[in-house]
Amino acid sequence: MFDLHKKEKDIQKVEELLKFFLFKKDYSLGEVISKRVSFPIDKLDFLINKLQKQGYDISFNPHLGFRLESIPDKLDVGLIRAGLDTKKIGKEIYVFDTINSTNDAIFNIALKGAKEGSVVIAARQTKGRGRQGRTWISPKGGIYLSILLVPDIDFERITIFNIIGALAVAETLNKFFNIDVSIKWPNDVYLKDKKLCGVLAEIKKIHKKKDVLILGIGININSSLDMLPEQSASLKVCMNRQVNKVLILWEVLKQIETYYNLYKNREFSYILGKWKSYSFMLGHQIEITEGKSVLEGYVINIDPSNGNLIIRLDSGLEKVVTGGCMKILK
Ligand code: BT5
Repeated sequence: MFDLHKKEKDIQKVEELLKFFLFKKDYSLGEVISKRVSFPIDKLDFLINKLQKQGYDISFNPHLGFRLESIPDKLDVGLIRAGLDTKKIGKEIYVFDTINSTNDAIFNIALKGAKEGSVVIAARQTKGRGRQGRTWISPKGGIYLSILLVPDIDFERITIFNIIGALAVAETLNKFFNIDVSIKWPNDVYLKDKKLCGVLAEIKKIHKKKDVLILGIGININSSLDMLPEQSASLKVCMNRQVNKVLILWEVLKQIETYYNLYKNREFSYILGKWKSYSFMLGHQIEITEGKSVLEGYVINIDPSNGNLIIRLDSGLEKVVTGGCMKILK
């Protein structure tokens, strides 16, 4: 008879072994691995073969044992879970190959009672959304994710979450690659003068419960430029090589957790200070369009308590800008 229980146990052991390899990062002897994952040493090959078949490159040295050399570039829930180094973000993960919008999907999951920190990830979106009804083009090769948060928040301070999302991506890229990353207020990450990533923070009502905040992030990782709008950047094109999406995803989620904790501890000045280090806008003349209103002025600061932009108009008056589309004039 087909033993479902054994199959599930094997999957669990493979995930434990993967987790061990991911955090060990160096060679380990068979005896050590066998003890750590509680699996008989004479059957260890069975688990290692399973990983190898899934695209994991595991090397063997007769003196030192086994080492994980590389992981597949695959948005696989087991892999994502095994290597995630966070306390709350991503404790529940839902991965889809194709979905309409991860922001919509996580809202539906939240309605069913998903916990704070739950994450929806997709390899492709058919109805990816930007702000104010704009579209986020979401072909294969990118990462599209949404995180469910339940902060003390009102609409006044939603911009700070756009900034947190953009910062998490900028910090990740800065850590892994030596590239020219910048943030355009409030929600775009740029490589040079091209848009690589967009963030969509939305506050949603859940019946009789506290409002939730959905933080959606789209990043062009291994995307082909011919699938994207003009003025888009792709990390693969910039680096001239394929980049592993899972490595980026782990770090982005870790960074979100860090910045979310800073937000909860009211470390707004620190967050905004970090934003300033990636921003190329301070002192520049900009044009902000929101609906039919168009404003021109010089960026003088950002309000640390809510992330809003403070600009000086030609008249000398200072004006707070809460949203809109921005163009840098000079
Ligand atoms: C944004 O809006 O930049 C927010 C994008 C958020 C996307 C994520 S993906 C996961 C989650 N699920 C969703 O459904 N959405 C979120 P906005 O600032 O309004 O910019 C939209 C504009 O960016 C578009 O009008 C295009 O000009 C441009 N754009 C669209 N797709 C792009 C892409 N893949 N790369 C670069 N630019 C793009």
